[in-house]
Amino acid sequence: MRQIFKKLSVLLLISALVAGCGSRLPKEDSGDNTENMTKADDAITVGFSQLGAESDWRSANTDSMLSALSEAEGYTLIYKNGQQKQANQITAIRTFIQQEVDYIVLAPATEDGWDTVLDEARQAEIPVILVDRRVNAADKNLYSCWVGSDFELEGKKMAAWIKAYTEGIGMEASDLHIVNIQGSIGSTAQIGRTRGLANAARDNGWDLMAEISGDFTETRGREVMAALLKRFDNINVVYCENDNMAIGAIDAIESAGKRVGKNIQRGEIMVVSFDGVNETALEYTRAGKISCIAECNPLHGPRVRALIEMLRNGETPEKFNYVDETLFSSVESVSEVTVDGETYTVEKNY
Ligand code: GZL
Repeated sequence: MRQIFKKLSVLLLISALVAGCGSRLPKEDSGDNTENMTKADDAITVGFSQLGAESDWRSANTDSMLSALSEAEGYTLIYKNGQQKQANQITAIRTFIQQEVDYIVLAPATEDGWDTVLDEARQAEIPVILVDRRVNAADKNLYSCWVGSDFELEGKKMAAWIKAYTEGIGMEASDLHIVNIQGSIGSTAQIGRTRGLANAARDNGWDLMAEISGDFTETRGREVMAALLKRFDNINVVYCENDNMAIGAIDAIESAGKRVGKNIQRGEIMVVSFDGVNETALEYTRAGKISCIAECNPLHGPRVRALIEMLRNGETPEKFNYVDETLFSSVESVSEVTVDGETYTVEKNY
């Protein structure tokens, strides 16, 4: 009965979709909580709640999920864009439960507030896989597993790069005047990257003057940087928690008649960033406008598919599955950094 009901509900949903939008997911956030579904008989039905479309990283992550969980790969994917709002994501998960999907994949906007809806999925016996950011669930059995980045390690690697470079040019630690343009407050990426810098600033004696969220968007990055330039006249390092904000910040710095680059002692403002997905940011890094990017790999689609396959085969995946990442920079003087006993090569070709 369950299978017949499921097929019927999926077919009803398909007919509604064909009547409604009927096309593949638009690349950018259409702002209408777009629902998209590709259909095949006897396919594995996956409900995917993506948090938004705020950055190039997010778009690349969504594209990776759509292509990995496609009809050709044997999946029926129901995609929901949460538009940065946890309430939308909770609604999406409840819809997936009603549709009796086989699996739920969640990229949570923030870490808190998921216990109730994840328990509803567990009551419905639908496994939940977390991707990218994490949730602060009291009971870790509320989800099957998670795959993503070690964000605090990303922050530690970036801080190690800043330390290696600035010590290499003979700067005193107390002469580093840093501002942090943070990601969306409460997201795992923001928490980890902020902690990585804050701990390094404390340990090294750097002057960390401000931490303000730019919400991972270019527009807010520009606005926050412009405000910081009005507030401080001695900023010489800008730590941006993603590339889109770094692009906005560089625009604000140059609009204020200042220069970005690694030559801090000649009055340039050094900008560092995270992700390495946005082509403009990579061009800026090759040109030296961004001094270093800590890679944050968005291509989780195949990794999520592999986890689903393990669950289908009755295997138990690792609870937390981390992806390997590096640093990108055109600054010749730093070729590697060491963090917690591990050495990471700084890539010069990217
Ligand atoms: C990181 C991801 C972050 C990216 C941003 O895994 O959660 O969210 O760094 C994105 O670009 O908006």
